[in-house]
Amino acid sequence: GGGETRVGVERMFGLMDRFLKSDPSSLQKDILDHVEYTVARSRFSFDDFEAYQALAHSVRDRLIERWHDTQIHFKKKDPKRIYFLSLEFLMGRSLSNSVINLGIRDQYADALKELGFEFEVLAEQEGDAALGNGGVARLSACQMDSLATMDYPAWGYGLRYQYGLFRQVILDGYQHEQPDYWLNFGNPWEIERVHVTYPVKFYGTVEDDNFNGGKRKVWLPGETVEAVAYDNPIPGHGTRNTITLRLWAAKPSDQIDMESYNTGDYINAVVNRQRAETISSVLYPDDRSYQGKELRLKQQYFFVSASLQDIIRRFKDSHSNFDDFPEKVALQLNDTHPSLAIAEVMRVLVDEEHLDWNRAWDIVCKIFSFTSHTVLPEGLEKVPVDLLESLLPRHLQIIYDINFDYIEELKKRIGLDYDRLSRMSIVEDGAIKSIRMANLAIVCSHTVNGVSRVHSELLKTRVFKDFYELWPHKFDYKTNGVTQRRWIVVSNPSLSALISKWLGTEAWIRDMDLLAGLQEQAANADLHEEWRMVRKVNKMRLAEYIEAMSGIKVSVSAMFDVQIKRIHEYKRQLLNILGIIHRYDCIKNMEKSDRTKVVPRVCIIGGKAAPGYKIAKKIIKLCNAVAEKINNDPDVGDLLKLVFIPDYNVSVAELVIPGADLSQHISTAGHEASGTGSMKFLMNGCLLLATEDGSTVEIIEEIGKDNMFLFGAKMHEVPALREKGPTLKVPLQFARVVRMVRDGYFGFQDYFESLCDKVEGGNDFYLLGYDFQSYLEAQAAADKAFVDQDKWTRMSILSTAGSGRFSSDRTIEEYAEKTWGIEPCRCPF
Ligand code: GFP
Ligand code: GFP
Repeated sequence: GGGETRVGVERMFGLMDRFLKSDPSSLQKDILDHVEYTVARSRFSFDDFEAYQALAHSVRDRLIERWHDTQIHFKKKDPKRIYFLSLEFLMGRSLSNSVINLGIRDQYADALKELGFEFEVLAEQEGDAALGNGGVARLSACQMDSLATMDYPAWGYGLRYQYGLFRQVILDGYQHEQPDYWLNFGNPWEIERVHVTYPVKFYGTVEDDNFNGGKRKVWLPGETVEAVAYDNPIPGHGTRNTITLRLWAAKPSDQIDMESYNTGDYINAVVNRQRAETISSVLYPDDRSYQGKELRLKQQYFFVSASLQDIIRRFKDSHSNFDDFPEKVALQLNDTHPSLAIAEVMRVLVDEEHLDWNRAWDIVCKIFSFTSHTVLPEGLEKVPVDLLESLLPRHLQIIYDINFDYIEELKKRIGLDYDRLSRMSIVEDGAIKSIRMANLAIVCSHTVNGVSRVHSELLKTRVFKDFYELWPHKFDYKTNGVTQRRWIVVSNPSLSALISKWLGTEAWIRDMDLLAGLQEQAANADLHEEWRMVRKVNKMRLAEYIEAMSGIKVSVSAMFDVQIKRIHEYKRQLLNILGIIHRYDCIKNMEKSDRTKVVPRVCIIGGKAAPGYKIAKKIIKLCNAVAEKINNDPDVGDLLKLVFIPDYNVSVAELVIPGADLSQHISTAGHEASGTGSMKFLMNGCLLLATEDGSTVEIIEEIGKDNMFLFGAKMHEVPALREKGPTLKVPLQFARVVRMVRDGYFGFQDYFESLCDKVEGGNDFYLLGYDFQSYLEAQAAADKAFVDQDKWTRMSILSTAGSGRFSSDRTIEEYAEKTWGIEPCRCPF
């Protein structure tokens, strides 16, 4: 840029001693300086929150230093870059993760101690960045950590929502949603880049380019909004590499608005401009059935357009034409949400960069890859043509043109099979003519990935069958993984220390396959003792949280049985609750003398229901109504407790997962694309009670059926079972527990009626009734195993030992090698 002075890169790296120091007294000085100059409090008087802010800024300085060096290094080497486009990133907290990845956690803890603060206490001051709903969004966050750790030249691009996912408040057992204005107290983990801005255009008309004719057009937009970059540095572990998560915020454009200028309506002009900011103001809660909302489409295009302007600008900084574009740029579409990027690249190349249409199309076909995260057809987006036409008229034309060429090609391949042609078309004719975003993504991507092996099979044989038959080579899968940095090292420090001690190395933090080394020690009595001690401490931590939050006292000798995830019928929290009712009913009807044989349980359920998803909200209410009854029944006491943890989020998960003995992943087979929560529990030594769905099938291969509690209909059996409708046999116990709910045993009889109707009388789409018997048997097997503490501990160790494959490092390496064609680019020093 103009007027910039650039110190030579070589000279910069020569000045090693410019790096900030990390000995305790340097850290203390930094923290106190930030108290005084950044937080603007007196260094003689500041509270925990202010100390956290100063601490965060001190860490941020160190992040920025590495981040700059990494970006300069990438610029110098000009490797092929991966751009990860995602509408959601669920980052959670950043402090602990950052200091651990930078390798300076202990130094900070020591420095703080002398100042009279506890690192853990300050870490609790941080709020969650909840810019996402569930699995898809947290996966993006895990993958960013792996991309940084493995030195890949990667950028994440997304939206900086002012309101993250709603806060869940439980009142009288019902879910209420409260806005999460997470930026209230500032966000030290982002850097506002006031000079990195791009105009994003909407509405307007399209005209022919008179000089050039053909396919090149001129778009005269009706509205322009400014995208401002906010950079979130993402540090790798054991490397200096620190990559960029660039999130865009919408700001009014400073172009002169002639209309209001002329009418002199100043106040209205201001209000109109402010409206621009609403584009990035709220995250849409996921209700899994896509609605054609204009604002949502605006969000998608806004982030896609700004990101591509940035990506193309960066490419052009060091390339004079587009010949090398596919060798330098890989674009990953995380789910269908960023699919407009395809039309946008065509538009920029053809209309603005003046490439020939065929040349541009050739480039597009080489740069995009697409990952689907769902098997539910209602999860596939369809954008009404009317909406697209008014908001993005040029993009609609481009999509039509792509579709025309593609359908002509298709006719040559498959003949005039009009049913199939219409199924495969990007444009859906019907009551509401729409664009099928998944079809657009599949047609224009070189690879279509699933998120587990069975998910990929379902994509090939059901969801995208027609496409698979046409282009079998495009279809592949990369089984999901999660980062062990956050999910063991940050959230379970005592287990982390124990693993390092027994393996004699910390190398597993970057190479999780090494956990397999624990297998040979799985029967070692000393390890057993230490393992149980770690687990007990984590359970105590969780028990304290439960008591503080709900007033319920739970016994740590009970089995902690956890199900935490978004509330959805297919994930079957209702099956869990009905199982708990059955357990309660059994205890109540038992001879007093038999009660000594009951294995005490603390059942823990947490998760948010999409605000518009009525049945899911009833499931939450039922859970709380059942909990009310059981927890206040002195007759049952410690034998059974049920706790609903409100406002489930990343930091709650970090607390709950290490304290769980048993966790449930009980979706109806064929519905969970992968599942990633299961992996977090597994690596923390929690046993799984699960159906053979999604990635669980691959978990079984790693740790063996004997080390888990499996149940339920198999995926291939499900369609035939559904066909049976009301004639499908369900066990008597199932009818009995549903009857209890229907009869008002837990109150709110009328309110729960429609919930009960959903699982009876041939309406039981998710097969709760059919699976109930085998579910209870799996639960009984878990009870039996828990009594034999040696056996349980052994299974627990083998769970951790067998979890190596489920690191996101493995997933990312597969993507890098097989899909993106990128290589590590490690920053020196
Ligand atoms: C360049 C520089 C970085 C700088 C960014 C943002 O990176 O040092 O931080 O611009 O101003 F190399 P690119 O965005 O061009 O990759
Ligand atoms: C979705 C799928 C999960 C999958 C994740 C990540 O998560 O099976 O593990 O994406 O690929 F449903 P949710 O957003 O539905 O939780």
